[in-house]
Amino acid sequence: MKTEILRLLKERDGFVSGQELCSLLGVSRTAVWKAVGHLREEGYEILAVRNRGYRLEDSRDVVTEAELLSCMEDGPLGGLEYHESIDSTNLRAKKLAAEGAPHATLVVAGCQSAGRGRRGRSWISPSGTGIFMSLIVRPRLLPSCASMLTLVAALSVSDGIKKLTGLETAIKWPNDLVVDGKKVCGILTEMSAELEEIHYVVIGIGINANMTEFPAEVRDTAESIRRATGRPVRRSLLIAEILTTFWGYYSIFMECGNLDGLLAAYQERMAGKGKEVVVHDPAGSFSGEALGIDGQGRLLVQRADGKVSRVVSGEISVRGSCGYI
Ligand code: BT5
Repeated sequence: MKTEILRLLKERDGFVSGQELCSLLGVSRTAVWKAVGHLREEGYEILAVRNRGYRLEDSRDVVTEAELLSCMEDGPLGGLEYHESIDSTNLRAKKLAAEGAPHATLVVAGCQSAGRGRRGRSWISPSGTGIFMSLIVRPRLLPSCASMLTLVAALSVSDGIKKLTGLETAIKWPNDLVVDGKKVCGILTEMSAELEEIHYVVIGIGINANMTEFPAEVRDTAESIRRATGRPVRRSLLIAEILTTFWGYYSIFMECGNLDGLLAAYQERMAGKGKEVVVHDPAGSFSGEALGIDGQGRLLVQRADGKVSRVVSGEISVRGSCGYI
């Protein structure tokens, strides 16, 4: 009921009478009053005026289950879990997926005590300012296609940020979004599969939304949307925007099982295109010019001899020859 009240208060740019809420929701005045009390405890400022009703004041950057549900648009939602604090939303999503959670289940957290990056690295996940979420998908694809979902997600986050805040981010293949060469988002995609069948994929997305400062270890390489735009962003709205965008791209991707339909959009946002990169491959490092990606999500790198290598994400890391990008 909290969600419905929140939705009604948001829709109406003014007062909604207690009586109207009661009849719309088919509940008693006491029930409405209690639910409003819970919303206030979660951080919403709700004005109550005798004979006029309730009005939602410009609310702070609250993220709760009710808030998220009230922002979500029509896209699929297999389930939603919100945790104020958790070790890692990816770990939680993997557990839920292993227990049978449906396609399109979303796990969101206010902070993470053991946020994870790739290959055992960690993701700094302070309370109340970042976005930490993991989405479970169950695509009918070969396991070899799953890594492309990281690219679909990167494109969706980049577009979602642009739509909501106007901020342009560039995609650093395969899993980072950057602003002025600094990282604002990282994506960690994990999978459970058999040789020919995906059980589930968990797409974990970490976004530096409203941080005003960073710990020393990433101070020179991290950026937040707030710092880049000078304005805080409503995290719940951004999450909803990203999901809506994601489901649009996901269906294009699933139609052909590759990135052909998204290539133009992806290349447009790609960082470091046409620049010299160094590919750190365990089998031997090499450098060349980054040309873009192909429909399988591989990075095309043209070497000095003119040959084009197709780099698969995974054990390989790519760095600009002079710096991170
Ligand atoms: C990533 O790994 O960029 C993937 C990060 C995914 C985080 C999300 S949050 C929700 C979900 N649940 C999880 O537990 N994880 C996912 P990688 O490319 O390995 O980059 C990790 C490196 O980025 C670290 O070694 C740091 O150098 C840097 N880093 C860590 N936290 C950062 C932050 N908040 N902002 C910018 N850079 C950061």
